[in-house]
Amino acid sequence: MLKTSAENGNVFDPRNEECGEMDMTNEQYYDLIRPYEDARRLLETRLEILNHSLYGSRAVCGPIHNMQNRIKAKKSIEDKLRRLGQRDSVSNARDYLQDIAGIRVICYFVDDIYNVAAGLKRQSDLVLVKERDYIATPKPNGYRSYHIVMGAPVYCLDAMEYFPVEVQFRTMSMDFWASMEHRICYKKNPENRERLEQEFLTYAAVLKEIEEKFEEYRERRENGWPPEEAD
Ligand code: 0O2
Repeated sequence: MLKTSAENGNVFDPRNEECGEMDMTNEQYYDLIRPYEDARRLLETRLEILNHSLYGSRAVCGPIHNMQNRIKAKKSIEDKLRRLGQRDSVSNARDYLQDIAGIRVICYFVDDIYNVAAGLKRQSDLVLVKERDYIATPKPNGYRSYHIVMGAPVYCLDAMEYFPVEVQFRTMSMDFWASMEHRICYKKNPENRERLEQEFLTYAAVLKEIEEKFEEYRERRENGWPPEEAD
């Protein structure tokens, strides 16, 4: 497992002069995110390859419907570090944040999610840093998604370092729910919060039911998965 300095117990204390951390300039931000972009591109390529190879060449369709990616904006990095009680310095961003680079993978079916994630986890040059299965255990508000943080190797001239990339796997219905909830409730304080929370829980249950209905229309597995043994 990769260990951050936070996990090693080096918590920043604003009163501690010895920390000597500097706030982040724009230039430092762009230098900070460069290797995260490299790591994100590497993982996205691996995901694309899994999409067209995982179910074999005769498969009707790959497991992935679409992918989105983002690099955390400077302000979001600063806000998150402050929420964590840390100064917004480059070294703190590297030590405390594992979601500077993010990829969201939208799959057709729930087992597509687990198949693609397993394919990624099997790749021996990647390191699994963190795993959260909110499909097996949804959050109390109804949020469902499967999150992994993978460490991807980024090579410079004579050195290699792992950079974390957060990959969120969702089905289309999970993504629909989460996007609306993110817009309306998540980390916000809307009027009628309690009523909205109840309504979103109901929507989560309805969408899960629809998702399960769609499973019935799935092509039979013999159409490409698991791939046939070669003669
Ligand atoms: P944003 O605005 O999407 O970037 P942490 O990553 O440290 O904040 P944790 O618990 O380690 O928190 O990570 P977790 O639970 O895996 O959640 C990380 C991300 O998942 C969030 O990023 C959201 O994108 C998404 N997420 C988690 N819970 C919810 C939820 O209840 N509703 C919605 N809509 N999205 C959720 P950020 O940085 O919090 O937010």
